[in-house]
Amino acid sequence: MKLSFGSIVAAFALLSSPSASTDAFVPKQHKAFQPRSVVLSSTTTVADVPTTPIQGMKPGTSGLRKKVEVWQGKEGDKYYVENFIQSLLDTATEKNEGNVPETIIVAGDGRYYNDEAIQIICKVLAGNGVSNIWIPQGGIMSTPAVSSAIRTREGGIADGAIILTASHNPGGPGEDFGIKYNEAFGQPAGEDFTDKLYEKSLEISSFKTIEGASDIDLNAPEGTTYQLTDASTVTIIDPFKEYIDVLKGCFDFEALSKFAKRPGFSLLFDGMHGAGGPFARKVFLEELGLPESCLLRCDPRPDFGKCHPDPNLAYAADLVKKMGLAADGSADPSADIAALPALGAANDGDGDRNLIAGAGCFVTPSDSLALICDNWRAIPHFSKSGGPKGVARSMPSSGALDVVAEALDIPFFSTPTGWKFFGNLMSSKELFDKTDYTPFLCGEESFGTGSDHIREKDGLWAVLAWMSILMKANEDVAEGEPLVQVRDIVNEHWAKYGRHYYCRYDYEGVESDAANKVMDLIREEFVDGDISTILADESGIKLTAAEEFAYTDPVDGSQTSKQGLTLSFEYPSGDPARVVYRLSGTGSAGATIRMYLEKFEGDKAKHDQSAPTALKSLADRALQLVKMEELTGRDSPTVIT
Ligand code: VG1
Ligand code: CO
Repeated sequence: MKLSFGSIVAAFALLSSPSASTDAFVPKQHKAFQPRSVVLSSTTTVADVPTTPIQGMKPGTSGLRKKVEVWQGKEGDKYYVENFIQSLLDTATEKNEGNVPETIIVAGDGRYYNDEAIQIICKVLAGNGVSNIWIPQGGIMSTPAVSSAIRTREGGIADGAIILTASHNPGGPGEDFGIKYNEAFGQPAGEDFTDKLYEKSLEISSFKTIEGASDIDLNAPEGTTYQLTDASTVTIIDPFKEYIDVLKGCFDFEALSKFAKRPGFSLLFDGMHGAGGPFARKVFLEELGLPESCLLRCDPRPDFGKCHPDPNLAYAADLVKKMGLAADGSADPSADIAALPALGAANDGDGDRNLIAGAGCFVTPSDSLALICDNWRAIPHFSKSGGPKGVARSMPSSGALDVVAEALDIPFFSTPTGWKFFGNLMSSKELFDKTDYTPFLCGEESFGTGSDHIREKDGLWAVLAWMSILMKANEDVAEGEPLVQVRDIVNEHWAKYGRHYYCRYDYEGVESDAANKVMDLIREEFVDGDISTILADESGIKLTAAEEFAYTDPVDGSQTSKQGLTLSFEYPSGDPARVVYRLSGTGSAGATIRMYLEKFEGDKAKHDQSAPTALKSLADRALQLVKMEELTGRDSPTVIT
C-alpha cells in the first residue's frame, strides 16, 4: 500500500490536530504493515535547474530561521529551500575533499512545513547523488535524538543531518521555519561551515534535483526503502532507538524506575507540543513506568498548539503555576507545596532546551548547571569516570558554575553563545588528539544543558539528571519519611557557594538600526571610552569596567569576535554585579536585544528574594546608562526570564 502525499498530510493533521482525542502521539500508524522496498528510479531523472542567488541566507546562532512563507517561496524566491540545501551540500562536499556526503539524516521538529520540506530536500539530496538518506518514521525527531543517531546509528556512519527546526520560535503560518546542519560527530556546523554556505548561496546558479518521483510516505514502517535513483535510497528509520540507548548509557534507568514509584515522588513534564514529547513518553512512561498523567502537551503539533515553545517562566506559564510558582519564579505563597509534583520540567520545540522546577522552586538554568556539576556523583555518566573532566558555560550565563568548578578543581571554559562552541571542547581528544575534557558538562542561561553524550543540548537529559540528583539526595531517607525536595538541594547549594541572582530582559522586534545604536553606544562610551568619569547614581551602583567578548577556541585556535558587551558593576556593599548585552541570532525579523543581569550574594540571609526584585536597581541603572528607552522607544522588556 502506498499513500499519496495528500493522505499523509491528512493523516498527520488528524493525529496532530487540536481535536485529536488524546495526548498520545503514536507515530507508528502502520505497525501492522511490513517494511518494503519501493523502486521509484525507473521514472525519475536528475535535473539541473537554473536558479539565482537569494540574499540573507546567513545562518545565525543555530541554523537559518525565516518566516515559513519565505521558505515556501511565497515571498518571491521560488526555490528558497532548494537554493539553501544545494549551498549546504556544496559546502559539505567541499569540506569532504570533493566527495558528496554518503549518508544524511533528514528530520524535523514537526512544525508547519516539516513534511513538505522533507520531500523537497530528499529530491535535492538524491539529485546530488547522496546515496543513503535516513528519515525518521513520522518525519519527527528531537534535535538531541538526531545528534545521537548521527553518532551511533550503524556504527556512526552518517556524515551529517539536516534538521528542520526553528527551535524555540513559534511555528505555523506566519511564524518561523528553520534549517540547520549537524556534522559527523553530531555537532552543529561551526562558523567556518556556515560562512562558506552563505558565500555559496550568493554565487549559486543552479541546483540538482530529481523529477518524476512520487512522494515518500513518511509514516511507512521502519525499514521501508524508496529507491529514488540508481544511486540514491531513502530509508525510514526508528526515531527512538539510538537516543534511548545513549540516555541509558548516562543514567541508571533501573534505579530511576524504582525511584519513580516511590511515594512522594511525582513528575510533571510539559512537551509544549514539540518534538520532545514522543521521546518523553518513551522514557518516562515506557522505560520508567511513570503514569500518563505526568505528561502535558506531548503530542507534536505543527503550530505547537499556538504556544511559543520556549520553556521559560513566561511561556511555560501553566507548568510554572502547577509547580506552585509565581510568574517571576518565586514560590507562590498560596500554593500547597506538599500537594505539588516533586519535579516539573518542560522542553522546547525541538526538545533540546529544558526548564527545571521543584515544588515551589524554580531552578534557573545557570543554577541548574552548577548544581548538576556539584552533584556529579548522582549521575553515572560522570561518576563512572570520577567526575567531569571539563565544564563550560556560555559567557552570558551566570558565574554559578565557575565557583563550583573552582572548588572542585575542574578545567572551566566560558564560550560564546550557541552550542556549536562546546563541540570542539567535547571532541578535543577524538577529533584533535588534544587534552581530553570528557566527561564534559556544559550549559547556557537560555535553558540549555548537556554533556558529551551527544553534541547538542538535551532537554530530557537535564530532566533525568535532576531526577537522579533527587534520587541520590533521598537514598538515606527512610520509606514513609518526607522526601528531600529540589528546594532543599538548591538552598543548601546557595548556602555553600552563595547565590548568583540572575535574570534576562529581552527586547524583541526592535528596529535593527535602533538595536545597533544601543550596541554602538556601549562600545563607544564604555568599552572604548573613559568610564572613570561616570559616577554612581543614587543607587550607589558603580560602573567599574566594560569589555567586548571575543573568543579564541582553546582546541583549534579559531577566533570569534563581538560576542557580547559586558558592563561590570559594584554595589555600595562591595558586592560585584554585571550586565551583558547581545543581539539575538535566532530571530527571523527585526532585532532582539538581550540584557543579562547578574549579582552575587554571599549572605545566606539574603537568598530568599525573587530574582527580578533583587536585580531591579541594577536593571534600572543599566537601562539608564545605555539609554534603552531613548534609543529604542521601549520602556519595558517584551519578556523577563
Ligand atoms: C538563543 C540562545 C542561545 C541558544 C540559541 C539556540 O540564541 O540565547 O543560548 O544557543 O538560542 O537555541 P540567541 O542568539 O537568540 O540569543 V535553540 O533551542 O533556539 O536551538
Ligand atoms: Co531548541
